[in-house]
Amino acid sequence: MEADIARSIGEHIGIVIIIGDAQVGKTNLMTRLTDNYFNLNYFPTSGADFMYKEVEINNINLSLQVWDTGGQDRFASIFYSGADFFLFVYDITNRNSFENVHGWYELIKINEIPKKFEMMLIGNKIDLNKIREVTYEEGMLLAKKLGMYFLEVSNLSKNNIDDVLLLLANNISIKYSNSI
Ligand SMILES: Nc1nc2c(ncn2[C@@H]2O[C@H](COP(=O)(O)OP(=O)(O)OP(=O)(O)O)[C@@H](O)[C@H]2O)c(=O)[nH]1
Ligand SMILES: [Mg+2]
Repeated sequence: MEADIARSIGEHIGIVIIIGDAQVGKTNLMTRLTDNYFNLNYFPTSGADFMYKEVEINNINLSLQVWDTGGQDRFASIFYSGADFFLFVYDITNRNSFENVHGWYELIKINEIPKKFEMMLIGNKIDLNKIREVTYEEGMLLAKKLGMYFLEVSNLSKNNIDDVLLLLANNISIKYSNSI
């Protein structure tokens, strides 16, 4: 994934990469963040694709280029260079997807990307709170341990989706204002 090439087409592009296990809701997170779209049917993603979201924040017009990756392509040789933000997604109703966050985190480390990016841990599907397998506190603790921001969201009910967008946009725009 040569995400950094796209940076040359615009001044203020923020590259956001969504990773995590299959079926945790990465594709729907991308479409919710960029297009406010949600699909209840499951279509597995293969490879990687992106969508744009334009935001105006802190007097900067920022294009967020949000990349979605296939959860089944785990450990495929994907290059993540140029990323500003990694979103690590798990499903709060699937303990395994939470435990696998470590593996995804290792993958980023193995790729030895120069450290100029931020990370956020996202526990998705809080509309299914009744069948939750991972507590809020566990998510919070893991995020702290790995040096990530943390939010629980629902693509379906849109809970906290705006907060994800705001955090991303704010954080990346500050990076640009500091580099002027
Ligand atoms: N209830 C509920 N279902 C969700 C939510 N987000 C995604 N889903 C559903 O979960 C399934 C998987 O969502 P996707 O977005 O396709 O998951 P993915 O992580 O992209 O999966 P891969 O492409 O295989 O890696 C779909 O049926 C979605 O409709 C959510 O917040 N709540
Ligand atoms: Mg997908």
